[in-house]
Amino acid sequence: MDSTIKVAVTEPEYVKAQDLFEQAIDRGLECVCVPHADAACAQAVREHKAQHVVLGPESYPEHLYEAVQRRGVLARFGVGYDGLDLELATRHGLLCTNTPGVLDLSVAEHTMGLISAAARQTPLLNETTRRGDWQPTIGVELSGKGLTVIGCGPIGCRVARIASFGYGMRVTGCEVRAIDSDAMKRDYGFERVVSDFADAVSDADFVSLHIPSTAGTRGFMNRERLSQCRANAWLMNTARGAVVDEKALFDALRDGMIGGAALDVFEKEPYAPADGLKDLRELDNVIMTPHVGSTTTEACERMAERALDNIQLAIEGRFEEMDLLNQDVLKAGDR
Ligand code: 8YV
Repeated sequence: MDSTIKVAVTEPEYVKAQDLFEQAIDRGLECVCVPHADAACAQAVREHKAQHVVLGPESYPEHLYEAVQRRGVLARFGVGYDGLDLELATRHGLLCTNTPGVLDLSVAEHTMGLISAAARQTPLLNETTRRGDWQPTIGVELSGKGLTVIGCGPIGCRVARIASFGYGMRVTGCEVRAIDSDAMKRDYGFERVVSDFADAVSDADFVSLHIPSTAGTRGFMNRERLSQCRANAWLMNTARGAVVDEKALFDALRDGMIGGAALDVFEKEPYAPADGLKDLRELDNVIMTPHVGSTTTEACERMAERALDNIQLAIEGRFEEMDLLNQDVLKAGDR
Protein backbone atom coordinates (compact mmCIF):
# COMPACT_ATOMS: atom_id res chain seq x y z
CA MET A 1 0.00 0.00 0.00
CA ASP A 2 1.24 3.48 -0.87
CA SER A 3 2.00 5.33 2.37
CA THR A 4 2.91 8.60 0.66
CA ILE A 5 1.22 11.60 2.23
CA LYS A 6 0.03 14.43 0.01
CA VAL A 7 0.92 17.98 0.91
CA ALA A 8 -0.52 20.88 -1.07
CA VAL A 9 1.83 23.86 -1.32
CA THR A 10 0.51 27.20 -2.56
CA GLU A 11 2.25 28.28 -5.74
CA PRO A 12 4.09 31.44 -4.56
CA GLU A 13 5.63 29.41 -1.74
CA TYR A 14 6.31 26.31 -3.88
CA VAL A 15 8.47 28.27 -6.34
CA LYS A 16 10.47 29.81 -3.52
CA ALA A 17 11.86 26.44 -2.42
CA GLN A 18 10.95 24.06 -5.23
CA ASP A 19 13.93 21.72 -4.77
CA LEU A 20 13.13 21.18 -1.13
CA PHE A 21 9.48 20.53 -1.80
CA GLU A 22 10.41 18.04 -4.52
CA GLN A 23 12.92 16.29 -2.27
CA ALA A 24 10.30 15.86 0.46
CA ILE A 25 9.23 12.70 -1.37
CA ASP A 26 12.30 11.07 0.21
CA ARG A 27 10.57 11.39 3.58
CA GLY A 28 7.21 10.21 2.28
CA LEU A 29 5.68 13.64 1.68
CA GLU A 30 4.51 14.26 -1.87
CA CYS A 31 4.27 18.01 -2.37
CA VAL A 32 1.94 19.26 -5.06
CA CYS A 33 1.83 22.86 -6.21
CA VAL A 34 -1.66 24.42 -5.96
CA PRO A 35 -2.99 27.88 -6.84
CA HIS A 36 -3.04 30.33 -3.94
CA ALA A 37 -6.26 32.16 -4.86
CA ASP A 38 -8.88 31.15 -2.28
CA ALA A 39 -11.53 29.13 -4.16
CA ALA A 40 -9.01 27.56 -6.55
CA CYS A 41 -6.79 26.60 -3.63
CA ALA A 42 -9.56 24.77 -1.76
CA GLN A 43 -10.65 23.03 -4.95
CA ALA A 44 -7.12 21.85 -5.74
CA VAL A 45 -6.64 20.61 -2.17
CA ARG A 46 -9.79 18.52 -2.58
CA GLU A 47 -8.84 17.24 -6.03
CA HIS A 48 -5.41 16.15 -4.87
CA LYS A 49 -6.87 14.76 -1.63
CA ALA A 50 -4.08 16.62 0.14
CA GLN A 51 -3.91 15.92 3.86
CA HIS A 52 -1.85 18.99 4.73
CA VAL A 53 -1.31 22.44 3.25
CA VAL A 54 1.75 24.73 3.23
CA LEU A 55 0.56 28.26 2.67
CA GLY A 56 1.55 31.92 2.44
CA PRO A 57 0.38 34.96 4.41
CA GLU A 58 -3.05 35.37 2.74
CA SER A 59 -6.25 34.61 4.59
CA TYR A 60 -8.58 31.93 3.28
CA PRO A 61 -12.30 31.49 3.68
CA GLU A 62 -13.85 28.45 5.35
CA HIS A 63 -13.76 26.43 2.08
CA LEU A 64 -10.10 25.70 2.63
CA TYR A 65 -10.62 24.63 6.24
CA GLU A 66 -13.39 22.31 5.02
CA ALA A 67 -11.22 20.88 2.25
CA VAL A 68 -8.60 19.54 4.67
CA GLN A 69 -9.41 16.47 6.75
CA ARG A 70 -9.34 16.60 10.54
CA ARG A 71 -5.79 16.21 11.90
CA GLY A 72 -4.40 17.94 8.86
CA VAL A 73 -1.85 20.75 9.24
CA LEU A 74 -2.18 24.27 7.88
CA ALA A 75 1.53 25.04 7.86
CA ARG A 76 2.46 28.68 7.39
CA PHE A 77 5.57 29.20 5.26
CA GLY A 78 6.56 32.22 7.35
CA VAL A 79 6.14 33.63 10.82
CA GLY A 80 3.12 35.99 10.66
CA TYR A 81 -0.12 34.10 11.08
CA ASP A 82 -2.71 36.87 10.91
CA GLY A 83 -4.05 35.13 7.79
CA LEU A 84 -4.93 31.97 9.72
CA ASP A 85 -8.20 31.72 11.59
CA LEU A 86 -7.07 29.68 14.57
CA GLU A 87 -10.55 29.27 16.04
CA LEU A 88 -11.95 28.05 12.76
CA ALA A 89 -9.02 25.67 12.36
CA THR A 90 -9.57 24.29 15.85
CA ARG A 91 -13.25 23.77 15.11
CA HIS A 92 -12.26 21.79 12.02
CA GLY A 93 -9.66 19.82 14.00
CA LEU A 94 -6.76 21.31 12.02
CA LEU A 95 -3.33 22.08 13.45
CA CYS A 96 -1.85 25.46 12.56
CA THR A 97 1.89 26.08 12.57
CA ASN A 98 4.36 28.77 11.53
CA THR A 99 8.13 29.00 11.17
CA PRO A 100 9.45 31.43 13.80
CA GLY A 101 13.10 32.42 13.87
CA VAL A 102 14.22 31.11 10.51
CA LEU A 103 13.59 34.30 8.53
CA ASP A 104 14.54 37.01 11.02
CA LEU A 105 17.94 37.70 9.52
CA SER A 106 16.60 38.07 5.98
CA VAL A 107 13.87 40.49 7.06
CA ALA A 108 16.35 42.48 9.16
CA GLU A 109 18.81 42.68 6.26
CA HIS A 110 16.06 43.88 3.91
CA THR A 111 15.01 46.50 6.44
CA MET A 112 18.57 47.79 6.61
CA GLY A 113 18.72 47.76 2.81
CA LEU A 114 15.63 49.98 2.69
CA ILE A 115 17.06 52.33 5.30
CA SER A 116 20.25 52.61 3.29
CA ALA A 117 18.27 53.11 0.05
CA ALA A 118 16.33 55.94 1.69
CA ALA A 119 19.48 57.57 3.06
CA ARG A 120 21.25 57.56 -0.33
CA GLN A 121 18.19 57.82 -2.62
CA THR A 122 19.32 54.65 -4.39
CA PRO A 123 16.04 54.00 -6.29
CA LEU A 124 16.09 57.51 -7.79
CA LEU A 125 19.80 57.29 -8.68
CA ASN A 126 19.22 53.93 -10.35
CA GLU A 127 16.43 55.41 -12.45
CA THR A 128 18.25 58.58 -13.51
CA THR A 129 21.60 56.90 -14.20
CA ARG A 130 20.03 54.18 -16.35
CA ARG A 131 18.27 56.71 -18.52
CA GLY A 132 21.57 58.55 -19.11
CA ASP A 133 20.83 61.36 -16.72
CA TRP A 134 24.00 61.82 -14.61
CA GLN A 135 22.52 63.36 -11.45
CA PRO A 136 24.59 62.71 -8.34
CA THR A 137 22.52 63.49 -5.26
CA ILE A 138 23.87 64.08 -1.78
CA GLY A 139 22.86 61.44 0.74
CA VAL A 140 23.35 61.15 4.48
CA GLU A 141 25.50 58.78 6.54
CA LEU A 142 23.68 56.38 8.82
CA SER A 143 26.28 56.53 11.55
CA GLY A 144 24.97 58.69 14.39
CA LYS A 145 21.42 58.84 13.00
CA GLY A 146 18.48 57.88 15.17
CA LEU A 147 16.60 54.65 14.46
CA THR A 148 13.52 53.74 16.45
CA VAL A 149 12.49 50.10 16.34
CA ILE A 150 8.78 49.63 17.07
CA GLY A 151 8.40 46.13 18.51
CA CYS A 152 11.46 44.53 20.09
CA GLY A 153 10.78 40.91 19.17
CA PRO A 154 13.31 38.72 17.35
CA ILE A 155 13.22 40.70 14.07
CA GLY A 156 13.29 44.13 15.71
CA CYS A 157 16.25 43.01 17.82
CA ARG A 158 18.14 41.79 14.74
CA VAL A 159 17.58 45.15 13.06
CA ALA A 160 18.79 46.95 16.18
CA ARG A 161 21.92 44.84 16.37
CA ILE A 162 22.94 45.45 12.75
CA ALA A 163 22.05 49.14 12.95
CA SER A 164 23.88 49.83 16.20
CA PHE A 165 26.91 47.54 16.12
CA GLY A 166 27.25 47.60 12.31
CA TYR A 167 26.27 51.11 11.23
CA GLY A 168 26.78 53.00 14.48
CA MET A 169 23.19 54.25 14.58
CA ARG A 170 21.59 55.42 17.83
CA VAL A 171 18.87 52.85 18.34
CA THR A 172 15.80 53.33 20.52
CA GLY A 173 13.31 50.54 21.11
CA CYS A 174 9.58 50.90 21.64
CA GLU A 175 8.07 47.91 23.40
CA VAL A 176 5.00 47.50 25.57
CA ARG A 177 5.89 44.04 26.90
CA ALA A 178 8.14 43.73 29.94
CA ILE A 179 11.74 43.37 28.78
CA ASP A 180 15.21 43.11 30.29
CA SER A 181 16.61 46.57 29.39
CA ASP A 182 20.17 45.66 30.31
CA ALA A 183 20.14 42.65 27.99
CA MET A 184 18.61 44.76 25.21
CA LYS A 185 21.44 47.26 25.52
CA ARG A 186 24.20 44.69 25.87
CA ASP A 187 23.05 42.14 23.26
CA TYR A 188 21.39 44.34 20.64
CA GLY A 189 22.86 47.81 21.17
CA PHE A 190 19.64 49.64 22.07
CA GLU A 191 20.44 52.96 23.75
CA ARG A 192 17.07 52.88 25.48
CA VAL A 193 13.81 50.97 25.31
CA VAL A 194 10.61 52.81 26.22
CA SER A 195 6.92 51.99 26.02
CA ASP A 196 5.65 55.42 24.99
CA PHE A 197 5.50 55.85 21.21
CA ALA A 198 5.83 59.65 21.16
CA ASP A 199 8.86 59.47 23.41
CA ALA A 200 10.42 56.67 21.34
CA VAL A 201 10.19 58.53 18.03
CA SER A 202 11.02 62.00 19.35
CA ASP A 203 14.50 62.07 17.82
CA ALA A 204 14.23 59.33 15.19
CA ASP A 205 15.44 59.82 11.63
CA PHE A 206 14.08 56.35 10.81
CA VAL A 207 11.13 54.55 12.40
CA SER A 208 10.95 50.84 11.64
CA LEU A 209 7.87 48.72 12.35
CA HIS A 210 8.31 45.19 13.69
CA ILE A 211 4.96 44.44 15.31
CA PRO A 212 2.61 41.66 14.26
CA SER A 213 -0.81 42.35 12.80
CA THR A 214 -3.44 41.69 15.45
CA ALA A 215 -6.82 43.20 16.27
CA GLY A 216 -4.96 45.59 18.58
CA THR A 217 -2.29 46.75 16.13
CA ARG A 218 -4.45 47.25 13.03
CA GLY A 219 -3.90 50.80 11.74
CA PHE A 220 -1.31 51.33 14.51
CA MET A 221 0.53 53.89 12.39
CA ASN A 222 -2.36 56.34 12.19
CA ARG A 223 -2.54 60.10 11.71
CA GLU A 224 -1.83 60.81 15.35
CA ARG A 225 1.27 58.63 15.57
CA LEU A 226 2.54 59.87 12.20
CA SER A 227 2.22 63.43 13.50
CA GLN A 228 4.41 62.52 16.47
CA CYS A 229 7.32 61.61 14.17
CA ARG A 230 9.86 64.21 13.09
CA ALA A 231 9.18 65.96 9.78
CA ASN A 232 12.32 64.45 8.22
CA ALA A 233 11.70 60.92 9.54
CA TRP A 234 11.35 57.94 7.23
CA LEU A 235 8.93 55.16 8.07
CA MET A 236 10.02 51.61 7.23
CA ASN A 237 7.49 48.77 7.15
CA THR A 238 8.68 45.21 6.63
CA ALA A 239 6.12 43.83 9.14
CA ARG A 240 2.52 43.83 7.92
CA GLY A 241 0.55 46.22 5.76
CA ALA A 242 -2.38 46.20 8.16
CA VAL A 243 -0.40 47.99 10.89
CA VAL A 244 -0.26 51.17 8.77
CA ASP A 245 -3.26 53.30 7.86
CA GLU A 246 -2.25 53.89 4.24
CA LYS A 247 -4.63 56.79 3.70
CA ALA A 248 -3.21 58.59 6.73
CA LEU A 249 0.28 57.75 5.51
CA PHE A 250 -0.46 59.24 2.09
CA ASP A 251 -1.64 62.49 3.71
CA ALA A 252 1.38 62.61 6.00
CA LEU A 253 3.79 62.12 3.09
CA ARG A 254 2.01 64.60 0.85
CA ASP A 255 1.82 67.24 3.57
CA GLY A 256 5.44 66.88 4.71
CA MET A 257 4.45 65.52 8.11
CA ILE A 258 7.14 62.86 7.64
CA GLY A 259 10.06 62.61 5.21
CA GLY A 260 9.34 59.37 3.39
CA ALA A 261 8.27 55.76 3.61
CA ALA A 262 9.90 52.51 2.51
CA LEU A 263 7.28 49.79 2.36
CA ASP A 264 7.63 46.06 1.73
CA VAL A 265 4.11 45.17 2.86
CA PHE A 266 0.71 46.66 2.10
CA GLU A 267 -2.87 46.64 3.29
CA LYS A 268 -3.74 44.94 0.01
CA GLU A 269 -1.20 42.81 -1.85
CA PRO A 270 -0.38 43.21 -4.71
CA TYR A 271 -0.55 46.89 -3.78
CA ALA A 272 -3.74 48.71 -4.73
CA PRO A 273 -4.66 52.01 -3.06
CA ALA A 274 -7.68 51.85 -0.75
CA ASP A 275 -8.60 55.28 -2.10
CA GLY A 276 -7.76 55.98 -5.76
CA LEU A 277 -6.99 59.58 -4.88
CA LYS A 278 -4.39 58.48 -2.34
CA ASP A 279 -2.12 56.28 -4.40
CA LEU A 280 1.25 55.92 -2.68
CA ARG A 281 2.89 55.14 -6.04
CA GLU A 282 2.40 58.76 -7.07
CA LEU A 283 4.65 60.09 -4.35
CA ASP A 284 8.40 60.53 -4.93
CA ASN A 285 9.26 59.97 -1.28
CA VAL A 286 8.01 56.37 -1.28
CA ILE A 287 10.11 53.26 -1.91
CA MET A 288 8.20 50.03 -2.52
CA THR A 289 9.16 46.36 -2.70
CA PRO A 290 6.72 43.45 -3.22
CA HIS A 291 6.74 41.70 0.20
CA VAL A 292 10.22 40.22 -0.19
CA GLY A 293 11.62 40.68 3.33
CA SER A 294 11.97 36.94 3.88
CA THR A 295 12.53 36.05 0.24
CA THR A 296 16.14 34.92 0.16
CA THR A 297 17.33 31.48 -0.94
CA GLU A 298 18.47 30.75 2.58
CA ALA A 299 15.34 31.83 4.46
CA CYS A 300 13.02 30.20 1.91
CA GLU A 301 14.83 26.88 2.31
CA ARG A 302 14.60 27.16 6.09
CA MET A 303 10.89 28.08 5.97
CA ALA A 304 10.13 25.12 3.67
CA GLU A 305 12.17 22.77 5.83
CA ARG A 306 10.47 23.92 9.02
CA ALA A 307 6.97 23.84 7.51
CA LEU A 308 7.55 20.26 6.37
CA ASP A 309 9.08 19.34 9.73
CA ASN A 310 5.93 20.62 11.42
CA ILE A 311 3.83 18.37 9.20
CA GLN A 312 6.09 15.40 9.84
CA LEU A 313 5.94 15.99 13.61
CA ALA A 314 2.14 16.08 13.46
CA ILE A 315 2.08 12.81 11.55
CA GLU A 316 4.34 11.26 14.19
CA GLY A 317 2.24 12.69 17.03
CA ARG A 318 5.18 14.73 18.38
CA PHE A 319 2.97 17.78 19.01
CA GLU A 320 5.19 19.35 21.72
CA GLU A 321 8.02 19.74 19.20
CA MET A 322 5.84 21.55 16.66
CA ASP A 323 5.43 25.31 16.26
CA LEU A 324 1.79 24.75 17.11
CA LEU A 325 -0.28 27.95 17.19
CA ASN A 326 -3.63 26.51 18.30
CA GLN A 327 -2.76 24.31 21.25
CA ASP A 328 -6.49 23.99 21.97
CA VAL A 329 -6.87 21.66 19.04
CA LEU A 330 -5.03 18.99 21.02
CA LYS A 331 -7.79 19.05 23.63
CA ALA A 332 -10.40 18.54 20.95
CA GLY A 333 -10.58 14.84 21.80
CA ASP A 334 -9.85 13.04 18.58
CA ARG A 335 -6.08 12.87 18.94
C1 8YV B 1 5.75 35.26 3.93
C2 8YV B 1 5.83 36.78 5.87
O1 8YV B 1 5.24 34.26 4.77
O2 8YV B 1 6.75 35.37 7.51
C3 8YV B 1 5.90 36.19 7.22
O3 8YV B 1 5.07 36.56 8.06
O4 8YV B 1 5.12 37.70 5.67
C4 8YV B 1 6.61 36.22 4.73
O5 8YV B 1 7.74 35.69 5.12
C5 8YV B 1 6.44 34.57 2.79
O6 8YV B 1 7.07 35.47 1.98
C6 8YV B 1 5.44 33.80 2.00
O7 8YV B 1 5.97 33.26 0.86
